[in-house]
Amino acid sequence: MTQRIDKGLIAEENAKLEGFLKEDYAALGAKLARENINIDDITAKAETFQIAVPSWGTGTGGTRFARFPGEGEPRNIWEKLEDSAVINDLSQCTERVSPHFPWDKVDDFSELKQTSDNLNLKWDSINSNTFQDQPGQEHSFKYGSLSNTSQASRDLAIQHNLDCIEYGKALDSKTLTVWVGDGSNHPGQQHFQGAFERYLESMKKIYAGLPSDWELHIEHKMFEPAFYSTIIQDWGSNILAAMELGPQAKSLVDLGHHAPNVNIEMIVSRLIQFKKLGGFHFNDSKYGDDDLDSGSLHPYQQFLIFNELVDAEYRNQEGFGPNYMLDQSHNVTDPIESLVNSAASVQRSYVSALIVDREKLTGYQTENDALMCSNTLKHAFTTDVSPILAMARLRKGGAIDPIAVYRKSGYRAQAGVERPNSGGNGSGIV
Ligand code: PSV
Ligand code: MN
Repeated sequence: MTQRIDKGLIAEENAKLEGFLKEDYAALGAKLARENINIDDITAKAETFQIAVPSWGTGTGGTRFARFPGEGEPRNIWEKLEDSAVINDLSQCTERVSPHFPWDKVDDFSELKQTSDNLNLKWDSINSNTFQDQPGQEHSFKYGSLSNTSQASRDLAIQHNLDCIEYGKALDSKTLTVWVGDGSNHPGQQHFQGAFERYLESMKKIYAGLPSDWELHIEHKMFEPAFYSTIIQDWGSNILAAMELGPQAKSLVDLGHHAPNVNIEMIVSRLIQFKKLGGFHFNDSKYGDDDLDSGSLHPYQQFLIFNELVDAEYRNQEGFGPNYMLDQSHNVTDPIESLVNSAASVQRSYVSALIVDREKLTGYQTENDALMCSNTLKHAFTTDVSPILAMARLRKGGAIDPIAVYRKSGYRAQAGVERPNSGGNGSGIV
């Protein structure tokens, strides 16, 4: 097994930076104290922040055109777990891994659970895959899965989701996330209502198999692989389906699954209000479902989403407790580095939202002082909370500068030696 990041190396590198960090932390602490914010309270909250890593994100991603495999990329779920453990060693905020089946299917799930326990990792939401056919599959998903006009294909898709619940039970997961590629490519190809009825009928059978302490998360997506219509194309169809199914069904928001410029933070607010916010797939995009690194292009949008989330947290909004997860495709970077960076980027949005002066904001909103409302949010957003993030990592045994420690560790080069012939170079979505 590839050697993980040595704790001694983390300590050694932290020792070089700790003095400077303490200075920066004290300076930020003094600034926040003037605003009646205790920095240690914020750091304690930052320490509780967790975001799951997608198992598929540890491999190099690709496009419809090509995939350029990275050095020593993981070849199976066991190696994906090793890389996930490295990400958590460094960041200390990614103790959960979200698997995708059948990509991560194993013969012995108790062995997989034992391995994750040994690595101090837990399992997040189970993702089912009915957007491609598996070798030898009897009934195709070419024309859809849960909404297919063929009962046999629908039954197969339902059964796969029920199987996923069983795998999840063995891994002590509590959530099933269902995203389907069902839809149409030509106007008139599909009867919209008929297809949605078939989808709901199938989902009801999956919902019936859900243990009482589980949630079923529905992920909407505007386009791709179907380019004219998609069965759960937006949060409207999503919440309708979730309401139709029952209280354990909630909506999942993948940031890349909306039209450009859509006000995602308002969608988040609506879902919170109606107890239907299940979770997130964080990523960033310029054009569509680009799956770029979280916060790399629109950090303010990510902050505004967290402004809604923290607002709900402070109001103790009933039924609130979404799952946070990354869902990115790393085509040109080392996936471990991108995932470490992205987890910290989302954590930064959370911390920045924590320091918004909510009392002042409410006052300005009541007075309709639009400029000061905006300035109140901008003030929190432009305050550099980096020392809080670094201190949270240090206090939990992570790295002050995770990327530098990772590069110094030589982990990737060693993985390259231990994992020869990783992946082909065909095209690939993930
Ligand atoms: C679909 O684009 C998606 O966002 C879903 O979450 C899938 O499970 C994942 O990407 C697969 O790459
Ligand atoms: Mn997603």
